[in-house]
Amino acid sequence: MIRIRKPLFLLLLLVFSSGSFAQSPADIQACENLELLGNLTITSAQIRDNTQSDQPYCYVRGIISPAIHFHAQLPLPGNWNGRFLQWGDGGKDGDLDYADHRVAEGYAVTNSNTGHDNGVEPGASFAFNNRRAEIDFGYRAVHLTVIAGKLLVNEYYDRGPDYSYFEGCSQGGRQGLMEAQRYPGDFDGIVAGAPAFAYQALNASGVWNLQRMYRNDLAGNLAVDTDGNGSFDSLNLVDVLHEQVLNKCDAIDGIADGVIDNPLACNFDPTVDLSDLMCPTGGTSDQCFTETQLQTVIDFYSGPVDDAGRQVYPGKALGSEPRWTGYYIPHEGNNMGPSKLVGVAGDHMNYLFYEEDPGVTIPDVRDYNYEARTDGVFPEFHWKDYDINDFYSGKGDLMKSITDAEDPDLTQFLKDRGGKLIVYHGWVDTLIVAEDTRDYFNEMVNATFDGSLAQASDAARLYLAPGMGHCRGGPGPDNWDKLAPMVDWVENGIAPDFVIAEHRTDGQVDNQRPVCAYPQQAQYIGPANGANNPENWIAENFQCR
Ligand SMILES: [Ca+2]
Ligand SMILES: [Ca+2]
Ligand SMILES: [Ca+2]
Ligand SMILES: [Ca+2]
Repeated sequence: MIRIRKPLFLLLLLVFSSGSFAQSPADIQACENLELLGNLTITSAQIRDNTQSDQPYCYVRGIISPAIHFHAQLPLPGNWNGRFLQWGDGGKDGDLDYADHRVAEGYAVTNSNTGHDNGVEPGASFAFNNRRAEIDFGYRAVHLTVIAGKLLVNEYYDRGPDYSYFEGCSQGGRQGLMEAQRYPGDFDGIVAGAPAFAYQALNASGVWNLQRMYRNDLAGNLAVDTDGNGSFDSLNLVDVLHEQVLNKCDAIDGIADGVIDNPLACNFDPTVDLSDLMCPTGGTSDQCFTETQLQTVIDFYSGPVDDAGRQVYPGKALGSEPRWTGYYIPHEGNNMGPSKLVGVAGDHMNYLFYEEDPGVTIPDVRDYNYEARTDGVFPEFHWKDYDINDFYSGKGDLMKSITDAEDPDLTQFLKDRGGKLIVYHGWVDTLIVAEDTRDYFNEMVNATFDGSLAQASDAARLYLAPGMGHCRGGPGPDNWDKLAPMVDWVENGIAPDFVIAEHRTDGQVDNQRPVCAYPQQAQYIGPANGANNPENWIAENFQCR
């Protein structure tokens, strides 16, 4: 009997929509009726405008016990493309993220605050002595939001979604891999960009990197105080280093374009390749490296290793040097507060690494010489006191089991369910290192497909984007629709052997080429001797090989 509602509903839509697709009274009622839904706590449901379209949509908010707040952006029934999309989060999250552009395309979209409110508990502080919040953040909130979202879709459109997708980058990339590993039934396709899947290792590495930069009262800092007034005013050494790296590595891929297609193919050795640029003993300037600064460079490329020689995380990729500036280097321009410190890593070890939280953050994480107060009800813990030997000590194992998505066996998702996985990662990402993602992908192929990349390619693809930064940006082509190739693959069987990526300067495309599914790379096949001419940097002039 319910089916009778459909033609009646369409009739109402035609009568009341007066030529446009604006909402009808029936649309408004259907949306508001979601507030009455049983088995789910809905706090509001109303029609709302979309910033990316002239089509309003049904906006729903709800709560999942005890502290997960979520929302759903549901296109009006006439605009729905039949697909469900869980939109990934970023950083430590703690708020509701909108995907208006995907709603404009017809997707029914959900997102949550992952179980905490960053307005009340900023950074990682939500995890202070709070296992519940850690588990919600680790994996529970996304899964339950998906269940709630599908329930809402089913109620609002009178049927379930034809296809379900996940799209996210960074924290969202971690969530995508976590879903593939823990909840293989949730999605038909998962797009995981720059995944923070080795969540504890990459944060341990971030703190360790900062410790290198700040050591010996900032002697290792790559920013230089040129006039001795106590302010680190020059970043010239980063430019000098980058130039040396490009001189050695850029043209190995056949094109001198400032982008190193495969950083692992270059054997830049700071000790050798910077030997002509070392300062005379005792001298410092922004034209030469001191021994301590050279050691910082070496450490950044080699990554953290504990006293037993165990690698915690890979080092930074060759070519990524300009991006160290914002994340890791304290200087005048960032008020001595690099974003890795004042952002995601400065309080990570206080609240999210140890099974037992060691202490609250110090008053100002930029204060390197501050000695943490160890007495009182709430003792402090300083990030400079984090010991990289704690990484494999077992003290972080419980949190690793909650936050890390490192299980390489995706049999349930990729084989049993027939799901598809796309992973992408920019080579000059210094927040999360692409090499680690490549290693995971290879482990996944081994554990799930007996090491056969050919078999794996029916279900999973990895794109390592040359010159792309963290999720976007950088000197290389970084811009493409991350979701469309997945939809084409799942619904039309068109496997994405490559994506066409573009780089823009002031809105103009000045570099375009395919980013190829690993392990292939884009090779120039354009006009002879024209590889270094930017006019030839268009997709047609490249082939994946
Ligand atoms: Ca969120
Ligand atoms: Ca100065
Ligand atoms: Ca190049
Ligand atoms: Ca904690």
